[in-house]
Amino acid sequence: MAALKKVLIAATVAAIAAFFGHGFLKINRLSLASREMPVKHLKCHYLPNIEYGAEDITVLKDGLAFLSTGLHDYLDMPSFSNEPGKMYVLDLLHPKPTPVELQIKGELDLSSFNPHGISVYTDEADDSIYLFVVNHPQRKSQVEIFRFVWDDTLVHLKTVAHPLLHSVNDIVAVGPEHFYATNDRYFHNAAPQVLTVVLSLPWCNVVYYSPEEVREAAGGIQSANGINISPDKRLFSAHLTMNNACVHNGCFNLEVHLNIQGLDIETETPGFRPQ
Ligand SMILES: [Ca+2]
Repeated sequence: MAALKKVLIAATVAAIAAFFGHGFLKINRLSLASREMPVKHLKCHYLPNIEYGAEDITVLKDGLAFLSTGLHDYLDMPSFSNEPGKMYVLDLLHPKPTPVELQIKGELDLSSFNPHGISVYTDEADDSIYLFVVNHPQRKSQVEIFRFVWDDTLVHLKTVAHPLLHSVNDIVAVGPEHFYATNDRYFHNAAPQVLTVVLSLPWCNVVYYSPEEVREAAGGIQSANGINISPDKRLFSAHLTMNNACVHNGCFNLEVHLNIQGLDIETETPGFRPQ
């Protein structure tokens, strides 16, 4: 009997060790932690003022780029600073592009501003430019909609919060109050969230928001990250833990376009057409 007990204990310990070993190897593979990093000698230009990294960048047709910086207290990942985040604008066509901090006007609480994914929408009726910013005050998820006033001001128009928008990573705007958003995790606590990664549970999704309708646009995703729309209105989302990109009617690999962060997708590959 004692021998059987020892065998059961040994088998249990071995099973637990195998589970955690499998989990470690899987996370190591998914994060590409062991990959070879090719050295590319590019002509880089240092941008002053961006001290805590740019989380996302979106560019207008005329070369004007918006940047979100200072994401912190997010997903239990280390932060460079706990200071409020900032938004910058950058003229990419200038001989020496220099980021200029955007002045935010309106009711928004700037002391808890924590910007993440961003997207821009130009209303062709009057050329108004709307900037959409994922914001995580107190670890919540909400979307701020601003109107850009030339040349360094954002006027806060609206805060969008909804139960379906519970862990928003990135958004792509398709109207003045309309957007698609990715949820990058199912659980907010780190331990069960790591378990969903190890077990490959596809519990994340893409959500469509408009004042009239909020719905899941795509599901069955392990961790939805960057999202973008092509000029011919095809929608793409990048999936961090699957190392690929997905569309609503199926998945396909886009390895050449994605990295570990999967922040932005620039491609002409056919994708999902929003309904
Ligand atoms: Ca974005």
